[in-house]
Amino acid sequence: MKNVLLYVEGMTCGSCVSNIEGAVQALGAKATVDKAAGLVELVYDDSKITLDTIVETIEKQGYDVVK
Ligand SMILES: [Cu+2]
Repeated sequence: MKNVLLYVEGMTCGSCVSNIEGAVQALGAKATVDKAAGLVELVYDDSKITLDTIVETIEKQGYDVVK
């Protein structure tokens, strides 16, 4: 399992949190959002999913992942 912290911009409310957590969960990974800090903690199996896929999914929800 991989554990990655991402800085994500644009998370302002509770539905942002559930959008991101839900979208990442749908991929089979786990996201825990700390919106005050602008952080998303990811836990995922890197033999099944790539970080790029997760980042893309978060960006498709309308948020900016800081690279
Ligand atoms: Cu929101």
